[in-house]
Amino acid sequence: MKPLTRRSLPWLLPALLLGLLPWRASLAQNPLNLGAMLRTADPSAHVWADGRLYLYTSHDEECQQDFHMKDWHAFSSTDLVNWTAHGPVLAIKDLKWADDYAWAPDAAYKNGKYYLVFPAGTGIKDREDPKRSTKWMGIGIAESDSPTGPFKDMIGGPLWRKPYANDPALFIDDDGKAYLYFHGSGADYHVVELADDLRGLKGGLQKMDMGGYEPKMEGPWVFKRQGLYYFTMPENNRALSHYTARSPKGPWTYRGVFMEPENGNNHHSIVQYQGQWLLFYHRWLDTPGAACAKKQRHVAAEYLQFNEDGSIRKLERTREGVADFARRVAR
Ligand code: FUB
Repeated sequence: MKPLTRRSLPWLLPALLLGLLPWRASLAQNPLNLGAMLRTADPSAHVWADGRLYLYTSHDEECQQDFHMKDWHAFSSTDLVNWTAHGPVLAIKDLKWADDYAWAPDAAYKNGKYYLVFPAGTGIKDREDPKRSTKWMGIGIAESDSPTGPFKDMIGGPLWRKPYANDPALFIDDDGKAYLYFHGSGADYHVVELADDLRGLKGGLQKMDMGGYEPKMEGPWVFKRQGLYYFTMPENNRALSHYTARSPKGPWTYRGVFMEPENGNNHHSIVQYQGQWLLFYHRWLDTPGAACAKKQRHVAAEYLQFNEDGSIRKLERTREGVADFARRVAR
């Protein structure tokens, strides 16, 4: 090896940086590697009894316009870096009552079965003349013996037809009761209990007390931590914010935004895995290799922290995401 001289110094720093590049790249984990040519959005994260973390996502068509989406996918991992793709677990073509709009799903485990609760619909949205829009969406429910599907539509129709509804979040409490939250036309901030077999509703849709703050929303997510319930959602479809309550039906107290908006809508889920609280969400990013120049959606993840008073600490989007998860949990 040649000794270092004054003349070699200008080369030293770039060479060192180049040497560090592979290491740097291995630390960059956002967006998650769910498949180079697969555009995923609306991640719903769950940890099942096999010890793996599962993501149920919607699937954008390449360079999509107006979210005409055709199927739902599942992925699983134990280190959040290496993901197994389980392929589409349900598709619009499997439904008798909808032919479009395979939007944000959620999943649950109950009665020894896995459930996929999903929005789907039909018709078109006329942006220039909304009165001519025929678009309708409802929420369906499907079951499987396996977390990776295939899931089968259980009731051959939506759980209800009116009001228009999508973005379901199905929360099963410790006592086994199932609560469904959603985005609905004139029915945001509503909850409905599902029957024990999840094939229908138990009672009607109930408006929740949100403490007087009810911005436009979609994509709710509910979870429980240390006896406190969290209702989280993209406020104005963009900024992730949260409320807390002592019951799954509220009354809720607004606790603020924990992730600011970026380039477009956001949709998220929150789960605890191997002692770490995690946020899964999607980003609109320039996409190398895409068939168009526009930004496309990709699923990403971050660690989530709580303040002493139970509120969620504000977080930034990072390039590293949860790349060090395996090392972190091994400590
Ligand atoms: O993916 C289609 C729709 O965009 C979702 O249902 C919304 O939450 C938004 O992410």
